[in-house]
Amino acid sequence: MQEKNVETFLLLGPTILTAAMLGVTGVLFMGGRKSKALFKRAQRRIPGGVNSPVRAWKSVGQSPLFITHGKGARVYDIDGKSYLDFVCSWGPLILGHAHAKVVASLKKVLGRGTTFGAPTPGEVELAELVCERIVSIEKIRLVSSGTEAAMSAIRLARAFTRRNKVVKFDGCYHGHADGMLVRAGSGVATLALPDSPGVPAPFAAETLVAPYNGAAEVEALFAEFPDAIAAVIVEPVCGNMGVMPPVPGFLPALRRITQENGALLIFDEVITGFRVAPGGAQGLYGVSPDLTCLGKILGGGLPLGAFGGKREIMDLLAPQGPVYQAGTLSGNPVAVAAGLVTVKELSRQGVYRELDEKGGKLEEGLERVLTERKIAGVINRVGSMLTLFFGVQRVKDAAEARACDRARFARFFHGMLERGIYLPPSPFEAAFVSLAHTFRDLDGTIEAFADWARKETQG
Ligand code: HOZ
Repeated sequence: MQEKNVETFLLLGPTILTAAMLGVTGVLFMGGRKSKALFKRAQRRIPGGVNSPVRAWKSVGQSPLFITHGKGARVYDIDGKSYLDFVCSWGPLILGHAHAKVVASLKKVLGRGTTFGAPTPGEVELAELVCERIVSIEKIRLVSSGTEAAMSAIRLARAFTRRNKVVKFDGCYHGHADGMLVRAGSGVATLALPDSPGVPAPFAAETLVAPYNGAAEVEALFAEFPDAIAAVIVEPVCGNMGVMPPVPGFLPALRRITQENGALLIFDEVITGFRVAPGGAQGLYGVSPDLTCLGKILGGGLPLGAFGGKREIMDLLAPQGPVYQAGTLSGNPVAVAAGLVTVKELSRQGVYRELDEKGGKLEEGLERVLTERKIAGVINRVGSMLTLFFGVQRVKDAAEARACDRARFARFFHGMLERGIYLPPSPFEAAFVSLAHTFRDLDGTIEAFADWARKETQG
């Protein structure tokens, strides 16, 4: 083999093998020439060629598109193709790409400097706004990512309760801090890793795992480890194993069990915060946690996270209390400006009804095609976040999600991409509808799905 061919094989070999393992045969949508070349170049200097694993498209057996820009509901790749975008940067872009008000606000603040490492007026305004919207949050600390938010909320819960163990749910993802990489969803599920090497066993041993929607299993863990569990952390709507809504009674049961056992309840609303309702999933389901983690929409497309909750817990944080947490770019004024515009924009009357109608239209359309074409599958949806699981009738926990038909998902992903629809490149992620998606866009998406499904069932 010539040197160039060897190199190509080394770079694309894993993709081809994954494709074969997934049963993705026939013509794959291989992306454009420039994306492929850039991915090759990226792999030389960036592990796996990406800065976050799921972006490598490993579970759909492909190499990713390189995106140059976005506007409204569309993204544009380096080869000049445009796609209707249902990834929306994995959730933050609820207003769509390059929203005029966000861009205008950013232009204004950028001229004044990008970071000061000092308090700024905007962060106070954002803190007040979040506390107003999400009533369980009495005090809030801004950080730079959802990972930091969850990691810090857990540290705080441990300090407050003086206990070490934390209960999480199989398939829920709370960022990549050591103790949370146990039966995690998102990219970890994509790579089929039960947990990550590099996490010391004693750290992982402090994490107890229950099935999502399994309140009885949580109760059993509290019986097995009395006075040892600091907190239960949960995505109130799971979005990192595909969308899994809480079954009725699950969240209230978690509230009761934690209260009865002197533990804290932490809602990881990094995805659901400002996505499913103005007050997050806790507002939608009427369950009030002790601590909440936020991110994604909060930063309006810039890196921003937060954790907040009851005053008496939050006041343990340094400098008021002894629990240490800090960050050079925490509460970054540029990210705060984007977040402020976004959260304010979401206060407009009827916004969540519109998001729900759009999500509902997409769900109905996809379901109609599934029925017409006799394709087995189920769509889980809460408002504007949804996942289509192929080959299963119901998905209420990670085990049921893992049983889905991944090979068909991969074909679906490529089929839709060929038709100009950009979906999350994994069966274990949520697709997001934004306010920038029009009903016409959704009609087009359903038509594309019908066309793919026709070809898929005709063999
Ligand atoms: N953890 C994110 C999805 N749930 C992935 C973020 C990214 O790869 O950009």
